[in-house]
Amino acid sequence: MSKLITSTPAADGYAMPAEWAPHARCWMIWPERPDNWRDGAVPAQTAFARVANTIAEFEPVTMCVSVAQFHRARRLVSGAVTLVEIATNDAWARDTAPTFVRNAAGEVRAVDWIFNAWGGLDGGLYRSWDDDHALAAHIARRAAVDRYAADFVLEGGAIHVDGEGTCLTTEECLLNRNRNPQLSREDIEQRLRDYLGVREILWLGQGIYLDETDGHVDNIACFLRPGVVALATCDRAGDPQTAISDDARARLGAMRDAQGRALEVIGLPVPSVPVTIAAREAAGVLVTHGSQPRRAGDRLAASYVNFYLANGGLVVPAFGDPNDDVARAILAEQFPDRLVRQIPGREILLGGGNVHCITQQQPR
Ligand code: KQY
Repeated sequence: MSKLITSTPAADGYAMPAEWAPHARCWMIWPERPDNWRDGAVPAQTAFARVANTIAEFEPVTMCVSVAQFHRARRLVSGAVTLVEIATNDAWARDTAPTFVRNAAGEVRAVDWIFNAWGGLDGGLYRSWDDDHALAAHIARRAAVDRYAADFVLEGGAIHVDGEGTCLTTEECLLNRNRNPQLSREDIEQRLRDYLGVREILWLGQGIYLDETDGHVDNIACFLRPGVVALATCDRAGDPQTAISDDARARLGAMRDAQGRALEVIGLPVPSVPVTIAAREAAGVLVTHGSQPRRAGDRLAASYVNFYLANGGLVVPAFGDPNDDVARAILAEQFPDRLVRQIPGREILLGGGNVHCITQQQPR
């Protein structure tokens, strides 16, 4: 049972908890579209199963899967992962599952954003996206939580919150003309306050260089705890990522969060060498009308900030780069009470995101 509620979370005393707050479960979606995932999505399925099975060591995981893929998914994910049959267009639960909000009594509701595949007909990554747009309502019903339908385009990967009134986002994404061209920056800030229950909106400029989501914040920066932000850093002279990360650091250095705190910034270096698509990887992706081209040599938006916090754990991607160890060590130091698990992230990256993008926490 899931009712549609016409007020807003803030008006009803609900807010989005920080990702480190306890989870009831993690939602994921099984990948299968051959025009985004190479070789019929088989390598991606192995990678997603690895993420699901790792998270399931820490908290319940529910995987949405099409009827056609049900038996295959069942073979690859552990018995601890629950499978539910739901049609989707692709596999980005961060963006197409609901964002969950909670009140002081611990009651949970869902926020169902408008989804337009990261830009609709103006740079969107596939068409159609009807099943993905409908997914949040399906999940709210499965989770038996009431649902707010937000009146603007947003993806969950475009926001991070600290659970204490602060939201972190990027201008590149939220002010992009392909999301909500009818809304001003102030209109968008008000909607974030209304639907996330935050007070202060912190704006970074751009996301990771060439991120096809138009710069989702969850690939470049996230809160590690209140007052502390992890930022993807780059020290290669002349690399566009260096200027983007330096600008983000300067902005963060001048900001105060909703509690009036200055922010401490922890750098997480991007891979030491840009990650690019190999010829055999590009060749394995079906070309269809409206799908995102995958060309050999194209640079991918690889970042260790794209990790997921599970109950008592942290799942971070590896790219086969020396900075894998650096990132893991930094995160282990920042989260001494969590087990840090590093899993291969390349196949997920080839589809346009990483561990955080394919997961969505439902708070306890
Ligand atoms: O990173 C994300 N949050 C989503 C990436 C979507 C890529 C679609 N090809």
